[in-house]
Amino acid sequence: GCANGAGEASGPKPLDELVVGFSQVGSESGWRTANTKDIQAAFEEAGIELKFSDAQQKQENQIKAIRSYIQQQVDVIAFSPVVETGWDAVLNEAKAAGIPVVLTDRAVDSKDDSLYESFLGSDFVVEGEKAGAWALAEFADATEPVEIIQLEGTTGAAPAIDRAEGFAEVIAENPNLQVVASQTGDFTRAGGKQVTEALLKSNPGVDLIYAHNDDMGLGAIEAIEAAGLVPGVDIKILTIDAVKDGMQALADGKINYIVECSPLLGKQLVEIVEQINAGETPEKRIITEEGEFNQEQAIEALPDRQY
Ligand code: GZL
Repeated sequence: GCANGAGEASGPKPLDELVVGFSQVGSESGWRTANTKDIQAAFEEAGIELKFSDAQQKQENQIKAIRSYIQQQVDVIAFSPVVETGWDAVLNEAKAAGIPVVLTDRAVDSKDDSLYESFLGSDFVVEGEKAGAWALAEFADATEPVEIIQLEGTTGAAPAIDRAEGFAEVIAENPNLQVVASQTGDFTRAGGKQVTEALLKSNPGVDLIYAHNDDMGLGAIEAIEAAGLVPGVDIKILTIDAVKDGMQALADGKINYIVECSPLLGKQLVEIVEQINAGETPEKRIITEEGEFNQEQAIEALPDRQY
């Protein structure tokens, strides 16, 4: 249907006439798969048409998808920006076409926040701070340096930038905790495994691996076991997401702690789209609820885990 943007006089459309274009980062992790499934299910449930594209973690593919949605004159565009920078041009094109944009999951660094109606997703700095708080407690009695390897998410992505920032801020409280190496594993299992294999060789005394997501932590487990060491014991592992495979590794003692990052954004995204359609103003920033898990909490939570 025609854009139901700011420029249009037309009132709310019936939901079954709404068309939403969604540009997804890719399918790099268990989190991403769960996020896609949840969003598609929520729109199915609401009876709102969702056009969906997977960018294989490439920004140019997301920009192409957004341009295509503008051409198709969808009513709302939603996307999870793979990296923070480089969006102003295409977001200004959407604005000029009168098509409202919703950010989900990750942030953009645009100074002009008129370029999007709402940003729905976690506070990644808080996630990093929660991870740091666990590390502080876990190694509180250390009398000598605690060597930490950090497996970073996709370079330039908001979760990678913010999770590193929050973690560094908190562990600064104990100078014994030292990040001796930090490298991107691009949020994938394969990336986590490759980087850990390399960094174990150059940092044989590592005590803790802090991975920005479960998938890279699961890759690290493979590398640690291939090196003849025991993950969770010889080298502790701390991750973020709490997807099923990560929670299983936590229950098995191969990961020591997980900070949750909820991928279940679908229902809230539908609510934002319905508000925009009704001519209401959604909240500019909606932060998702999420917890954190130790081993016994993971064992307890696993049976009911949706993702
Ligand atoms: C976080 C999301 C991150 C997950 C990763 O909201 O952007 O991207 O932590 C995913 O698993 O790849």
